[in-house]
Amino acid sequence: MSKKKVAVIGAGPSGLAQLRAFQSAKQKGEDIPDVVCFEKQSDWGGLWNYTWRTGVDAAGEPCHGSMYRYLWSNGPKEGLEFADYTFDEHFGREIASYPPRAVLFDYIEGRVKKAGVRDWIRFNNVVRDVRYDDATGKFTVTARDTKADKETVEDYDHVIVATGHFSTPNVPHYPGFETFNGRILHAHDFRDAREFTDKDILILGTSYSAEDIGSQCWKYGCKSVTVAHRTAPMGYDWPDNWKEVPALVKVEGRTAHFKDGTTKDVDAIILCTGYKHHFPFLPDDLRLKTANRLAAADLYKGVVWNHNPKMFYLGMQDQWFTFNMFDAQAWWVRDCIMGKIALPDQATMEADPKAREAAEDALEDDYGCIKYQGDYVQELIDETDYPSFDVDAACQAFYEWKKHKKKNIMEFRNHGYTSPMTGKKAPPHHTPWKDAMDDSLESYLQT
Ligand code: FAD
Ligand code: NA7
Repeated sequence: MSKKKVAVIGAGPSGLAQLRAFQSAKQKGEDIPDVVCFEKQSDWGGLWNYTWRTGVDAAGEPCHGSMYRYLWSNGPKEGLEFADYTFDEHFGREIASYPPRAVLFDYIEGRVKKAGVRDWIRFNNVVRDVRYDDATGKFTVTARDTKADKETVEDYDHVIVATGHFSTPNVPHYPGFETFNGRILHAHDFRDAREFTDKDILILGTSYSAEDIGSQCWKYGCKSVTVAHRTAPMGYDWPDNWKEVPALVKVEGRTAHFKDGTTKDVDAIILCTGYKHHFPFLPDDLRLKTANRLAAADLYKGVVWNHNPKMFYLGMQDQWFTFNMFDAQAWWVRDCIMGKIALPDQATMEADPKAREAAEDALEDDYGCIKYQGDYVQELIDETDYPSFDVDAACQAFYEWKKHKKKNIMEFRNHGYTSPMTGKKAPPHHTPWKDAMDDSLESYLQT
């Protein structure tokens, strides 16, 4: 019998988790399928692979990158640590809890370099189309090698979509945007806070991008930050030149008008208004349509596409847990493809995401959401050979992080937490976050 063929789309943390999952089975002597990973960028790491570009990439494709300079992890590393490759193992010692992007990129890369899976990836290959043929029971994957300027059309038994969902911006329009006398940009196109030094900025949105981009601009010397909320303010104890105001109504010239009748003259408007799940390469019968929430629609166990269970999605949930949740999903998907996990009947599969949605809707606060996603990670790892780890300890790091943010939003990154993998407590960073202007790996690892 010929080997199964599996296509993984995307070599970000989710796609790389899938490669590592298959490689770890191979290492244990198991007969794994042929795995091909398509990655449209020239390197791996997904969003963690920083690009200065905005708009389109070098190949004319939509630029995937949404990360910016000076980005430090917005949650404790203890919540995302790989169970099969600890920070200790990678860096040879414990490091502080909120690594900058370059440090996390190095960590992500360290594991897959060790696994030796780079040649499973076709870089500069953008997947343009995926179709399922009922007659053959196979998926036809069409990709373009943007470097060789050549198309490939190949059949696969399974497709795993790991293209992320924080790359295609959700860009609302407000009256007066077309005549605003300043710059309007979405968080996806934000690259360097120094652009806004001495400027008055208006931010729309109240989630992670709003909080972190505002904090970056504050750290690098903007004149003022005004954050307009559609639903509720973030409510942190912000610095003096930071104000939370009700929703934006319109803009006239440089003047922003808010719902309570107040106004503010601003130089730039940064839309931290979230992202869209966007799969331009998928037809309707394979295309996930879901809100950014913890229980993604139509996915059994959060990963199996209920309308065609030979297809899988990784990392499509909103995220408290990231890297180790992608691992839990990838190990589970691997075992499903390799026949170690059997799928239940269709009715049970369809009931599963609905039950997860109802359970999510009943949650009362962020602490409940963290525990809910921790339980999901635990559920998946209990069903595979992914190294078991203390998920409650990871939840604990998130709970402490929440408290530290509430206490002082500009100082939470100065704290250290206990690793759920090694049980060791991270040392504090050598420089308080607000004074640490150099975000390089070399600077971070100095003791
Ligand atoms: P991505 O990282 O988005 O990777 C998807 C990959 O798919 C990319 O390499 C892309 O090029 C490729 N791809 C897309 N379309 C195609 C195609 N058609 N063909 C071929 N390849 C394709 N998480 C944390 O844990 N801590 C943080 O501090 C943190 N900060 C964040 C800050 C920002 C600004 C953003 C946007 C996200 C942040 N995240 C953070 C969450 C982030 O989503 C995850 O850490 C992680 O990157 C998700 O991995 P992924 O592989 O699912 O998706
Ligand atoms: P999120 O977490 O999806 O949040 C989107 C925010 O945008 C949220 O506060 C929304 O407010 C707000 N929003 C959405 N549409 C509008 C309009 N039309 N007007 C005003 N405000 C709006 O996205 P983020 O970018 O913050 O975070 C995504 C990831 O990037 C995350 O994993 C981080 O780690 C980094 P609402 O509460 O719905 O009123």
